[in-house]
Amino acid sequence: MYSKTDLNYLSSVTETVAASSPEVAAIINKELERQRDNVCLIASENFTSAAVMAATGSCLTNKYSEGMVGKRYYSGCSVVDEMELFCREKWLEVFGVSETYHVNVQPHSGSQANFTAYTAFLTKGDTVLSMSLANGGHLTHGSPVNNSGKLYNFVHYEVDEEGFIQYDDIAAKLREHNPKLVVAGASSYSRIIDFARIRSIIDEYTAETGNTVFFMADIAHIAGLVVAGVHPTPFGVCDVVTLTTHKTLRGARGGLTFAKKEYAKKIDSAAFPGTQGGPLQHVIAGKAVSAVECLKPEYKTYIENVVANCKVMCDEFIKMGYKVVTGGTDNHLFLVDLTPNNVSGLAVQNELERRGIILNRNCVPGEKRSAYETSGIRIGTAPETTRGFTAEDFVKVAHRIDEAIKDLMAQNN
Ligand code: DSN
Repeated sequence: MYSKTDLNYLSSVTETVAASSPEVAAIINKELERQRDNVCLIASENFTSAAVMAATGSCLTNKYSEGMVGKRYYSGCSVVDEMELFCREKWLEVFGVSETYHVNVQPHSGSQANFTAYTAFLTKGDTVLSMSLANGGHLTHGSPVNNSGKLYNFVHYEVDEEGFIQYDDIAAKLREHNPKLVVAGASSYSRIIDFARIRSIIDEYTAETGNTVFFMADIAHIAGLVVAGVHPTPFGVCDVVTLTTHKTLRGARGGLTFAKKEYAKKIDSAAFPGTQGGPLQHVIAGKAVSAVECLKPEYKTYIENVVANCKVMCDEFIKMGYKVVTGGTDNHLFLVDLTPNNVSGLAVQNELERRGIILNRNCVPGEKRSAYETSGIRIGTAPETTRGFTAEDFVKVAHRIDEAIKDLMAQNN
């Protein structure tokens, strides 16, 4: 998993920590072993380079820098200004949008990035059209238990019985609800999201009604695929694009908010003072290293392998007779609907953890069980592709998962 230099770095970290707290060092070591000894199929996780971890653990953690580059509320910010500016420039370069978009690199997470966008474009009570959590959207896309759902009037477009986005429903719901913002993006959707098609649906509606609708893409999951050109880009068609840097982008844990240049000020003041205080400059350093890594040609190869491995593993489940939501995958993840197997996602997740395979349970379209129990599992290939798994390795793991499910089914009978 890690090179010798990386391992030296990781052990120096625990030695340093142990000098202050042997207890914390021991827990970190335990987690390192857990990561080493288990297969990780969590679609939203990855293994960052030691360089990203080192930058994130650097002395930049000591600096307060509320405000934006060149306009801080503390002195001594010239060096972090340089870092934040470098980070911004690199991320714009990664997506090839230096001329057309602005990026704010301060959001602490994807959720925070989404709230910067909402704060910039909405006022309390405004209507937003998005994909529901149950259908594959994210908690911050208007779930009633999240502040997004409490502050704004979220309405949702549907997926069909197989789980595909119903673009016609977006057109219909625009006319029914007149939202101020449309959100495209998901946490557990295995198919291409046609941003250009949604753009033309919105444009048609705007031409018809004269209503202004902002368009936001949350590409937290598929950002790496967009960078590698294996998923259509939302840049150019969306007003605002949010993402996390730690999933397929394989970087430091955090969020980014991109917006068309004309909205730069709106986004910046939505991040600070709108939704956050001091930015985490050590994480911004980690994000900057991640951007530099994404610009390397081997990153594109990595993402192509992630997608190829995902297709192979998904096909293996189909061959074994499993019901895969939408009948396949176009990206780094797929969902297995366990309804026909009469076992819950929770039971399978727990049984697999006992067997050293880490993944998470997930709701499926038309879910009958609770969101805690669920009828599905979500499988992603990004983390283990980083660790060098081949298509054959993923096929072997698919069979291990099948054995676990069969054992659970036998216990139920
Ligand atoms: N919780 C993340 C995921 O697993 O998809 C999204 O934030």
